[in-house]
Amino acid sequence: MIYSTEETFPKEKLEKLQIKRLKETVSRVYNNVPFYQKKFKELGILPEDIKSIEDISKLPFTKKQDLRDNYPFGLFAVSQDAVVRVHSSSGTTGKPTVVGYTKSDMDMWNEVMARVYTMAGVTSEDLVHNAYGYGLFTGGLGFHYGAEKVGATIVPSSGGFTSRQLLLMKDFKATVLAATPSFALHMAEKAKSEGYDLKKDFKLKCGLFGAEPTSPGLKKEVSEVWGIDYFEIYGLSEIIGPGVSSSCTCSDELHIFEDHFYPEIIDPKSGEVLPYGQKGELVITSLTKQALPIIRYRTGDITSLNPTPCRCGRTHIKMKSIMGRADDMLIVNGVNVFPSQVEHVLSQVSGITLNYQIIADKKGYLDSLEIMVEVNEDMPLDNLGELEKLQKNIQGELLNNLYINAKIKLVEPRTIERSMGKAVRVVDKRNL
Ligand code: DLL
Repeated sequence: MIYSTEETFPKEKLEKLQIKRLKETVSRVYNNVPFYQKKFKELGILPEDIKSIEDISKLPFTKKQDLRDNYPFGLFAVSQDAVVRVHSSSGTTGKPTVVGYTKSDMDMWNEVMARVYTMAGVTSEDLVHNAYGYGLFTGGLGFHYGAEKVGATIVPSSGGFTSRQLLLMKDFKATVLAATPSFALHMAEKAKSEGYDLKKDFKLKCGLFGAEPTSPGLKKEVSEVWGIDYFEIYGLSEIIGPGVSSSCTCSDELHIFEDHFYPEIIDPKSGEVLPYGQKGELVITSLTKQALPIIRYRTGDITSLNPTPCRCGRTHIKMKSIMGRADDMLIVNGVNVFPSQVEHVLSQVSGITLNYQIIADKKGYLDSLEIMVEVNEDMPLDNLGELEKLQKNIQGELLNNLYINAKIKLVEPRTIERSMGKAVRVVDKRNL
């Protein structure tokens, strides 16, 4: 089943809709967002200059930093009385990335999420166990309202409390699991250790997975251990949340909901637009958003686009699973972590230096994060009580400011390896 007719629009009809919506979006940002008006003026362009879809390449890029610089609501194109929801991602002290939604944005988000569920064959007969985190993260609520829209029963379980989640999943006879892939594997491991028979005790038929980069091997493992079909969902809060694209039953590639999100692939270094099939950074322009319309947003995610028609009947372009990042962002159990943010937090703590290393690894199926930090010369390493206090302090600051749970390892000055004089800031041992 296909949820919306727009998903099957012939190319020409889709392009007409896209250009109409692009023109509206460009006028909206020019007239309502001083940041964009200034950028357009600097480039010498007016909204009237956008006549065809190709003209999009004349428009300026938007970066995550632009959202931070305009914190909290500076890029909103509507006044606050029209905003019905905000979400936010982690950030340095006081500077997270904030996104907002009007009523019509919520309708659009719920609609694209309903498309996602329908793509996976989920109907009103299903019971969805939603283990994405509820709160400022868009995962929980995004999956929640989409499920309600297709009439499925949603269990708003959120993250953590694995044993209780397993019990509910079994007793409620959940047929769909929505979770990060790493949490799904962690659940499987826990279920086995508690004596469940994964295929007999649970009634799952499919899972909706996303929010973090996942290797083909890990996807296969999730699918096999639970005995379910694996559907992949991609999205980011700046564009909407989950629901920018999603895989169908015919392919592992993800259909981008092009009537709402216009994709381009660029060379991350030069900014030049690359042809279909070539790997580069995904850039997305929102076509219908009201509260936070966004022009040529640099997602930082590396992928390529495939325009060939899909057997499922959807005409929307497909993207490959994310292959990596154009920047140094790490995703740890679904939480985005920028080394620069960790550094900022460390810089606020006394007793340590800024010689540190972030080590991402796997503990069972979950990601683990260790931060090794060199202490100050005058820090007595034999005073265990003092060191423990310092460790707890750093741990608390990272949790409060960035929502990350890291183990802190304090080491003597000059312990951390330097490579060609440069500090090695990130060691990712997860082997993706
Ligand atoms: O992670 C939204 C989401 C929630 C998507 C639940 C899917 C499921 P953010 O917290 O803003 O939003 O993080 C966005 O996560 O730029 C990617 O780097 C990464 N990401 C999201 N989905 C995938 C995926 C949500 N399927 C950032 N594969 C994005 C790889 C993904 N990376």
